[in-house]
Amino acid sequence: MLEKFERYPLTFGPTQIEKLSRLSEHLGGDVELYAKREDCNSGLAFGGNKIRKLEYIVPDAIASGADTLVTIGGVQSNHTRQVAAVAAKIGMKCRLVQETWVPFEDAVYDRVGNILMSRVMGAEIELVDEGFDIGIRESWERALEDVKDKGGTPYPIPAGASVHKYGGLGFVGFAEEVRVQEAELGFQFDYVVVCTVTGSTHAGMVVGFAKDGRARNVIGIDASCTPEQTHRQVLDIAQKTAELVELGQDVTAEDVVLKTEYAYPVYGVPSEETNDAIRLCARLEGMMTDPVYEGKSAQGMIDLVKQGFFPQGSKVLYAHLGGVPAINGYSYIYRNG
Ligand code: 5PA
Repeated sequence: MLEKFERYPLTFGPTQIEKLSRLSEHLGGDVELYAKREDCNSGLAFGGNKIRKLEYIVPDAIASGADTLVTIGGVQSNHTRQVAAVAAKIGMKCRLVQETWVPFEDAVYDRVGNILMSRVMGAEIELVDEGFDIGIRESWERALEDVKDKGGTPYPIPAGASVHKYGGLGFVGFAEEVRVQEAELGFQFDYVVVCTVTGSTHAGMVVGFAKDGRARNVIGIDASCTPEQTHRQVLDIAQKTAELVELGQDVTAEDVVLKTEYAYPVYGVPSEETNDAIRLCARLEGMMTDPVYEGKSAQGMIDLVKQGFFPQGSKVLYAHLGGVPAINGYSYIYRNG
């Protein structure tokens, strides 16, 4: 589906699929859980889901003649850290707008984890006191103008690289990669579980798995806590991406399955149940997840297994999208483990 698109390699190659045997057993053994380790996909500053997306965006950035990648996220954004790493790798400058998306006040929240790495990698960072919103932000548009005013040539990358025209392609590629791995494994996954916020990860998967009739087997776990907006954005990206890759079939609202009951209390703040899921995955599998994204999707997957949502014998693929560096910003919560 992606042959006609240029790809700039930034990942190690196909990501590993690992069986989560102890977690599956712990949850009763009726469902087999696996993880596809997008968190280990690249040597670029710990990698993660944005690297896969950026492989299809970087050729356009280079062709545009830009010298500065400009993007936006929260203070502990994984996306901005990955853009900073990619900018360093391809020899561009990086301008990051980091807004106060998360009402969380750990003493070193703005000094550790993702933002620390972005600073070390040389990104120019502007902290802006605005709340969470996955839409296009004025602060980001101002930053683009500012780069121009100072004689630079900016390349705009929206939040999560999602509403970029090529933002959905990387995770169409994820689905194609899973199909090849399924042929090697000798079985198909019945469900894919994915954390959803700005939407292009989920949207790309919907398009990629629609090809063999599995769009609705992609179970999005909302971590935005603004689920209507997120659902709308996933659908919009999926429809545009379907057209771009010439999928040859319509993507409808029902194809975007989004579970909305795990994002509480608010974006970026973990509930007790999120923390339980983080500890369970860590203690049974040595698999670290973060309190903003993957901890919530792990919580959702675990709860759905407990509820019997997945029929007995199902094989479920958890897309581990990265994000662990942010846990450093939440050190008080985990001071005793
Ligand atoms: C992010 C996003 P989408 O934004 O493509 O829906 O992906 C959700 C997601 N898991 C899931 C991890 C570890 C993520 O980092 N992160 C954003 C960021 O700024 O880091 C875009 C919000």
